[in-house]
Amino acid sequence: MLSSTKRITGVAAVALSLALAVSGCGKGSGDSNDSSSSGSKAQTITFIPKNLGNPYFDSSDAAGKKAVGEFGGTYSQVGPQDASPDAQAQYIDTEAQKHTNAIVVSANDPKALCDSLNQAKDAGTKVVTFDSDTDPSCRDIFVSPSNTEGIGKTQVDMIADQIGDAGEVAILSASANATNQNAWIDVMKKELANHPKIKLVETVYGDDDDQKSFDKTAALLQKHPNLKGIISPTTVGIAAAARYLSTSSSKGKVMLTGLGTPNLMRKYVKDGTVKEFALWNPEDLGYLAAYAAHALVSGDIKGDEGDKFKAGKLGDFTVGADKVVVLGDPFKFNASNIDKFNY
Ligand code: RAM
Repeated sequence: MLSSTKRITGVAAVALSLALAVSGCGKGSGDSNDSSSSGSKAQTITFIPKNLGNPYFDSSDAAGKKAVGEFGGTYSQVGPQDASPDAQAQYIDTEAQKHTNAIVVSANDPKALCDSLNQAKDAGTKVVTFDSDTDPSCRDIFVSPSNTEGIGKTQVDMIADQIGDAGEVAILSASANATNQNAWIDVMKKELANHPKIKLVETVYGDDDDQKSFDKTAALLQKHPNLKGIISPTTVGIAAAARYLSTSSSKGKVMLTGLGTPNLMRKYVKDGTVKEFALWNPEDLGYLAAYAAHALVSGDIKGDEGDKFKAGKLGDFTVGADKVVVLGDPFKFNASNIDKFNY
């Protein structure tokens, strides 16, 4: 079905159909539902995204809600407006006090949430990190979108391809402590050593805030007049950078790639601002994370390496080393395929 899309190489192979999984759920921000089946006590599962109002988490958490409905649980979503760990910790504390059965959280910092998460675990709450991990000791399972090396290398491959493997590049990231972006940036830096004519001149942080990311893009272009490319490993950052570039004199001259959602990036691919970028299906990620939480709360798995569980329509998954479950392979999106995706 997706033969025209290119797969990221080196990514753990999990056979998944990542495309076209439109959930049909509404926006998830701050909402809750009770899909409890009559009889047995419904499992309470609370999603805590990095920040509310981020379309990526609107998609992932809406699909999480759908999954929770499938197994008759009670879904909630709470989270901060800004992508900050302190605010997330307060929400975690509240869920622990309520004895929520499982928290599904995308961490704004690898360590800052640990006290709260460990207290929640001690009180009997299962902890699933998804999208962005904490230190492994602070959670029961991490549901990772893909393989960190593959995600980092793919972004370097794309920018190298787009700028003729030479010139100045910059990174526009999310928040400075985000576990996932920092892990990908580490890989990118190592990978750039294989591209001696590309120079990384600066890494800046837009905090997964649209306006801040837009302003950081403008500042980068002003500060580095010879800039040839920007890598933005965040759906908020890449969309804001594309919006800036699309009406600037740098359109088509400064290349932009990274991780974006097809729905946010479609118009910038069509107007020639962006050639190619990548992502996984955030809906599948949230859906899988909900089922991982369900398997933990049900006692079907402990989160140990080798544990197996069923994730609804996505099929069977096995917990890997460091208690990590990998969704699968992301895709590269470009003008030839972007209309096939709706998330
Ligand atoms: C943003 C968030 C999220 C990341 C995506 C690619 O929406 O930072 O954590 O996985 O971008």
